[in-house]
Amino acid sequence: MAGPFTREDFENLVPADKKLDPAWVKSLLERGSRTVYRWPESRLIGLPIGGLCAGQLYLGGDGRLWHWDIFNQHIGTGAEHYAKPMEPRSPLEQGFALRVVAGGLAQVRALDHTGWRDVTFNGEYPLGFVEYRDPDAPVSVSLEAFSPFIPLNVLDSSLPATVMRFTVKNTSAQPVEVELAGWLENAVCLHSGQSRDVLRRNRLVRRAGLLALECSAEPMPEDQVSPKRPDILFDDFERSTYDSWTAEGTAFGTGPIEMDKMPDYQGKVGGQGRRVVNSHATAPGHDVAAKDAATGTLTSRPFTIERNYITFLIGGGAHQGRTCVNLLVDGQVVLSATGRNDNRMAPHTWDVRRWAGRTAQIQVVDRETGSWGNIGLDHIVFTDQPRRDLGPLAEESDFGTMTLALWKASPEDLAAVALPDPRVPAGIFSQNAADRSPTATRPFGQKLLGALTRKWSLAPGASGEAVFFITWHFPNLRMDRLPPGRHYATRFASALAVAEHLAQRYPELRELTHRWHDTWYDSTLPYWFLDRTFLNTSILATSTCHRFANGRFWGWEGVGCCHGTCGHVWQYAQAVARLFPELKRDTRERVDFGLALQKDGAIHFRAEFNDIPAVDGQAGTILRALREHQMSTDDSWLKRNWPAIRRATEWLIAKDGDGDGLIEGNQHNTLDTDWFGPVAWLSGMYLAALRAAEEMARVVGDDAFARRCREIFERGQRKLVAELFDGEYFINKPDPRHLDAINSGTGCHIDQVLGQSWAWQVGLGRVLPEKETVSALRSLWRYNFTPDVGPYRQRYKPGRWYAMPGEGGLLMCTFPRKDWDYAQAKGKGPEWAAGYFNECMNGFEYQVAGHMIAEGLVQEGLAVTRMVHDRYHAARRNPWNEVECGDHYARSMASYGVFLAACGYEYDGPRGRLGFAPRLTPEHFKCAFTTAEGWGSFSQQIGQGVLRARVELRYGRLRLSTLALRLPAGISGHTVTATVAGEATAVRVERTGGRLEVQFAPACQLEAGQALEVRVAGKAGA
Ligand SMILES: [Ca+2]
Ligand SMILES: [Ca+2]
Ligand SMILES: [Ca+2]
Repeated sequence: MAGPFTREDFENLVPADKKLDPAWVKSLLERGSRTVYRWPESRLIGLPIGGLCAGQLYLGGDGRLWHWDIFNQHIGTGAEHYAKPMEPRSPLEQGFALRVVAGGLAQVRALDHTGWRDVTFNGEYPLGFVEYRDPDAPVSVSLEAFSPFIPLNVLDSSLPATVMRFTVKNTSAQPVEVELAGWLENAVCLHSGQSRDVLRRNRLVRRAGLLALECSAEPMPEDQVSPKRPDILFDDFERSTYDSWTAEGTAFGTGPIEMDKMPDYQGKVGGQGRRVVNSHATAPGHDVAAKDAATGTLTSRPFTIERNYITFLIGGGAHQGRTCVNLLVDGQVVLSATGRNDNRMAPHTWDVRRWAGRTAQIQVVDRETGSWGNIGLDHIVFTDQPRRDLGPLAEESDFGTMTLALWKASPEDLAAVALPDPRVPAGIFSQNAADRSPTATRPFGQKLLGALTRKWSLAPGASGEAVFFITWHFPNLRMDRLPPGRHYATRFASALAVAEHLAQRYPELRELTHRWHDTWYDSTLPYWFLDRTFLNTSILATSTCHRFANGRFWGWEGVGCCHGTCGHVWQYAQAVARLFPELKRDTRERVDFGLALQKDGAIHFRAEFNDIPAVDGQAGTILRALREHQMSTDDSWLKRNWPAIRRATEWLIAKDGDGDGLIEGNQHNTLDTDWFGPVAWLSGMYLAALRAAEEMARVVGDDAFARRCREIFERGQRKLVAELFDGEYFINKPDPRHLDAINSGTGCHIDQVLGQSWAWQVGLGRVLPEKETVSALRSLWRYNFTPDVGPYRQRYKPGRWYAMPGEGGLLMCTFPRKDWDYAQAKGKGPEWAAGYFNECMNGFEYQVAGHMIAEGLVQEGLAVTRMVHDRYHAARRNPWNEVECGDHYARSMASYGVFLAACGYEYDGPRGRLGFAPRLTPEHFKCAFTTAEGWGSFSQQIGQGVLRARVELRYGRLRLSTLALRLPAGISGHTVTATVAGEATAVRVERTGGRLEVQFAPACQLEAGQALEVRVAGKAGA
């Protein structure tokens, strides 16, 4: 692949003049208005709407709930949902509908896009708002959906529950009769019920103002289980040809492959016997991409369905309809199963009772040419007893309970334990629905739907409210090598218990959730910016994040993809530590400085799942230790963890070798390979970690170690600039002994000054000098930011798609100089890893954007952030699912760091220090903030020679010794007065450079509802 050889060539790919639309640039800074999407533009929306670490339930753009990943099934995702966003889909029937009678005429309208002409959606995490309007309807409906979310309060934010609050308003001139119904299908044992005999049970419960439909399951009574016929082995593929199967295309080769002859990188596929079907191993080509690019189908002879189930082993790609095994009846696909983006095959069962006696075929499909473009299959059996390993039903991963509940129920509210007509919403409002039986059962396979209904008579202009809870309880989470069980199940015995808890605390939890939401949006910052920088916090409410029964927090990189709360990925994610610091302190202590820490100080960055450290992950974890300490109330956490933190720092110092402050040996990193020679990015992270270690050493009184870190840092800082700053940006000097290794060399790499970006997040000041750092950021803007990645990707094809042609972004690494290009940078390493250079990955972009804003490149930083926001406009894809290598990718929580940079936020809890230096509109600024024990709102106004600042606490408490502010030009800060909760309070003042420190001795204490106000005046020069 030829690189660009002239600057002009390069600028055809990444223009120096971005030619940004002036209206777009103007909109970056404007407050704007709430983001409202209108159906069908909102079609792909999936706002995570459950509690933290409680599964993944989406609120759709029309208010329907979808996805329902609450049953503890492993769902693997990769890069695919960027280019092809998930289509809304539900494995169970659930919804809400309205019946209105006005003037003797009745209408039934589902509360989704099918029932109304105008459906609008506004998502402001953790809240979702949907409005239903129709000129032909005598009512309008408003939905507010949320799961309780209160920063600093993990337990109240982690309920396996969703609140759906409907308000119906009579917009007509005559009285109307309204019924609003919610229904829920009993989906307990959703998967396991397909391969064992299950009886589902619905039960109605009225207690303490709650009307609840409880869904559960139990083993089918023995006398109702039909006898088993002997198994039929349809095919085990233990031969070298396909025989009666018909192969088309090239992917399947000429016959089943011997597992011993499959490429090593596929790992053990777990087939039975010696041979399996595998459209990767049998495909032509000599590398991963070429083999995945092949396609084909493999179709069986026709056979008669004469058992209840078909079982088989399946592995490979998770592409619906493109890497799959299909059951054809009369030539039509009636069932389809995909792999899980995992070569290791897993048992799969089809319940084929519906087609007993019919003629069928099995078809194996590989139509996918990209990543995970393959399918594996073995051991097809027709059986009446699909599984031999049946343990107790109660131990199945999808065993548990669900409820639909109506809050503040009255005797007039109706309930149907089982709808006689499962067609919804038509079947709900019939007379029969009012059947008051308290329980109903159905064998698995027959739909069991219950419904709850509220009725009102509404006068013109009047409103009625119905608050539904949907709760779930599936305790049997089991993941390889990890502690079992879900944490929520240690607090609640059932979904009904969750609903009862929620019923008791609903007004308080709703008020606190709104209080946070209102605090966040009560800001001078632009709406789009507030949306984008906060919404990734919702990743905590997806299957990226888990909390086990023993209390341990654990994260994938993205949903189901790449294990182990990966240190070098998660270190970018600034949100969790600032919003739920106890989760992060625990993860550091229990995992990084606990089970993942080795004798020599190395931290295995996937804990149980790998056995090597990464330089960036290691440095980032030391920096995170400082942050976790700063989000504490005292020094106890740091003191307890210091020996481990110091050991981890010493591992990095050992990597430096000669102590010159640069690391030269093998450096594994987040781009998944080892780089060699001094790398500006990685040594810069090392220097930032040394500074963090120095600060922490001083707190615990380890002055000798603090001095040692300081000395190396100072040498390293000088040397990094002298050796690796090329006059324009920071480069690497690849080790000539390792030119076969990947290395961005003199390329302009997105993370080159990450160490300084990190330093701003934790108040470390300058790690890299200002002039060179700003120059590096300007170079990233010039050489890596493009309003259209199309031309660049046309030239540099490898890499995944996180920005499509026509979309803009900040490229990972470009090669504007003539002495290094992509071909050299990729070394002899795997192309998939080198392909990263050509991608746009949100987490990295946010890191740079925050850094740009911190260094005063405000417009550039906003533009980078906004470009991600635009890529995730609802018209293109789900705004709440930032995809990298997996859905809801953890690194995207770096967006919270951009917000912090815009506020110039700094905080040190044990020292009682809080500071702000707004980068946008400092003359009139307002933002939310969090501290160790409380959160609230900061505002400042500048005018007529006076700076007025206000810290208003809205939740918890805050101990404050120092409030740090940035002195505006023209104000000296010689006259400072303060009030705490309205009382005048004496302060001391220190001024250094443009910083003003307002000190309180003794420290002041704010409780929720109290404010601290500071007035700063004095003419500069006076
Ligand atoms: Ca076999
Ligand atoms: Ca393929
Ligand atoms: Ca060195």
